[in-house]
Amino acid sequence: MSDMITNPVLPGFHPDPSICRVGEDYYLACSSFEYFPGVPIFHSTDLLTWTQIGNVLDRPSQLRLAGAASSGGIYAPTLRYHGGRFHLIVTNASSGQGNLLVTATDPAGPWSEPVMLPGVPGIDPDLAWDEDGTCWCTVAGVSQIRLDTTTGETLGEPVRTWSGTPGAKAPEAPHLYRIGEYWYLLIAEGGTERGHGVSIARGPSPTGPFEACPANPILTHRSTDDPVQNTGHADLVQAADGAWWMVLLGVRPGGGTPGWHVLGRETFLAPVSWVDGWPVVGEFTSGPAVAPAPVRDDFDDRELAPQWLSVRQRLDEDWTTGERPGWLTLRARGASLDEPDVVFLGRRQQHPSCRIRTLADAGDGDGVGGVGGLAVRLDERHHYEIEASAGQVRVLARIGPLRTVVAAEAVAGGPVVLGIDAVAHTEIQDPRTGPDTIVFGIEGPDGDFTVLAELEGRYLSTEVAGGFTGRVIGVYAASGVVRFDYFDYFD
Ligand code: 6LW
Repeated sequence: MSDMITNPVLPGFHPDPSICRVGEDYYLACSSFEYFPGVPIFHSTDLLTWTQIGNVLDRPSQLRLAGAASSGGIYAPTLRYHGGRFHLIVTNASSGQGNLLVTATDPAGPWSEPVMLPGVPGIDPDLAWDEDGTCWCTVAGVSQIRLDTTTGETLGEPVRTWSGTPGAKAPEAPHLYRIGEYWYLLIAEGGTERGHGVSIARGPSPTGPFEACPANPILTHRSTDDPVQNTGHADLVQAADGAWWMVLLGVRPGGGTPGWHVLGRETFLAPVSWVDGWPVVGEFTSGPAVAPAPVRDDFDDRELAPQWLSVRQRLDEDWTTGERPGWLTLRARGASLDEPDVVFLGRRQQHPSCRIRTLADAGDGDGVGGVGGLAVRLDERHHYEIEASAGQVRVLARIGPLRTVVAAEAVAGGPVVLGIDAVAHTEIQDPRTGPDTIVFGIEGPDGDFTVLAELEGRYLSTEVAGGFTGRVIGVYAASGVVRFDYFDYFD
């Protein structure tokens, strides 16, 4: 099946995948950092097509992101099914929450209130149970501690286990499995950048002693010209038919040199075979790029679909689809896109090229005039936007400390169709060519598109902005009330 995999199976900012199977059903969860709700969770029956069924941390009592910087917050979950319940352990790297554990009988939710784990050190916690029912929690570094999953109490002190290839940096993302006669400890090493890789060791018990696989790293794309780079942070799953698979993160850098990735770290699927008791990762990067499926959100439902993300919090007073039925109403809190508290609702950019349209009403007709529009956000210091206010549309750019108005155009009052096109560069004629161009404009009633500005995409890439996330595209209100009739994402 490997030549049929259309990778990435979860395009866009979906890093640190963790997977488990129950019968014929697979579930997968990812990191979410400063975005609320946290930890998107997906379902599949074929490992190729994934549907988001919810978000694990979807209420403030589970997820505190106050004060979380961009690329802070929620790191690297592990999802497991044990004793009739789904367990998800994860780190909140900000707000003092630390490691926490939630459980559910239905992975679509509701998930429990968090059990706090003050005795679990570090990041990237894993869960594994031995034959006696003892739960072993392994964390980056790599060390291990026994855990009572009901109370959150740890038993004993953390013990260093196997820490990967001597000299390799950042041994992290550990997952411990009982497979056949061995316990296997899978880790990522080399850092989550171009040097990333996956290594494994095995031993007779959950605590080792562990012997490194002679073929380590069992997966890396470092110093290759593979279009998928930074491959690492993996998890293993056995399919119902007995075959083995790995989910992992990778990026697709675009442009010339050194390459810029703009969609964040994405989830890939790779086939795994076993030779002499060691896993061997097969080819997985073939396959055509996935074209964006047309998606319109009409904002007809009271609730927002699970893919919508807010920055750090989603207050009831910030948004409603009830005030003007069929429209999303956003009410600014006085914070602009330059601040971490902006009223913004976005979805991941999942395709190198895509088109976004929204009908925005900045409301000069009904006395609630506002300022807001459509934004591409990497973080609060790196974003471009096209925004409407009474009688005017402007394009703005924020790149690090620089903030500028790129274009301004007078428009008639009333709703206006704002558009953003991301156009990936496929021909690289110059080593300095960036990954894409982002085009901003207004669409007229007959579908004609008036371009107001074209901006370089590299400044909204992870290589420029830093951190762990990817682009999120969405609507925002910077002042007053702004309403949106629909949000289209298509090719
Ligand atoms: C995560 C670490 C990593 O905790 O990046 O790629 C960190 N791997 O394991 C943030 O996603």
